[in-house]
This record gives sequence, structure tokens and C-alpha cells, in this order.
Amino acid sequence: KCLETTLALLKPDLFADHQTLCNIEQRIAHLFRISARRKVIWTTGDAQRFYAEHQGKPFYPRLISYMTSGPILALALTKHGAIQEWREMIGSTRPAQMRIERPTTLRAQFGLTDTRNSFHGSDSVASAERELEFFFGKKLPNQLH
Ligand code: YYY
Ligand code: MG
Repeated sequence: KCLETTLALLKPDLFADHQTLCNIEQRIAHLFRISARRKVIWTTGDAQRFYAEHQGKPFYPRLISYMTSGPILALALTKHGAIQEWREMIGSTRPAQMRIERPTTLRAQFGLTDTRNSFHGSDSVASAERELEFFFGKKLPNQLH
């Protein structure tokens, strides 16, 4: 497995409860090196740029309004095989499906709906590079290793 850095996002619904947010970040810190961290509030333009690949899909308007409804915590997570491990830890997109199929995943435990699913994880090396640059700038990804 390659040493990788992936982008994790803790989405706005998690900011409703500070203690929950802290607990989740501690769980993450136990398994990954948190190489960078940044709390942001997105403009509509930020959200549209980050999720450009989904433009035109039926859920896109509600995805953009959800992701601009409050703060987001961006974490750069570094580890051997980090991209796949973080995706497995959050589970797939639909929290209700995860509560049946993989109840120990983070989306099963915290996700509310298909849109308000509490977490993001980069899906490939190329996505991770683009998404880390989006939050942390051009030079960061390689230096993190
Ligand atoms: O990678 P992942 O976040 O699991 O799903 P994507 O298919 O990339 O979609 C991005 C984002 O869009 C998803 O996390 C929530 C939202 N979304 C939605 O609201 N409804 C869907 N049916 C599919 C995705
Ligand atoms: Mg995706």
C-alpha cells in the first residue's frame, strides 16, 4: 500500500453538537495522521466548484444548499492506503442503507439523509490531489508525506 493523503470533510450537520464533533475527530486521529485541518464556511460558488462533477444531477441543488448551511471541517488524513481506508470507514453514500448493511460505518452512525450524510472522502488519488489543493493549496499534498 502506498503512503497517501486523502481529504476528509465533516459536513455541516455534525456542527449541531460540539461533543459529537470532538469525539469523531478523536476517532479519526486514532487511525490516521491529521496532516492539516481547516474549518471553513463555503459560499455557494465554493460548493459549486468542489462538486462540479455533479452539476445537473437531481440532487445537486440540495447538495449545494446543505454544504453552505454551516461550517465544514476539512482534514488531510495521511496513512498507507488512506484513500480506501477512509472511504471504508465512512461507508457508501446512503446512511439508511449503511445502517442495514454496515452499521459500524460513520455514515450509518451519524448520517441523516442521502444528502445530509455527514462525511466526504476522496475517491481516488487524482480526486485527493485536487480536493487537498482546494482546501490547503498547491504545495501541501506532497509535503504531507
Ligand atoms: O462519494 P460520495 O460522497 O459517497 O457520493 P457522490 O456520488 O460522489 O455524491 C456526492 C454527494 O452528493 C453525496 O455525498 C451526497 C450527495 N448526493 C445526494 O444528495 N443524493 C444522491 N442520490 C447522491 C449523492
Ligand atoms: Mg464522491
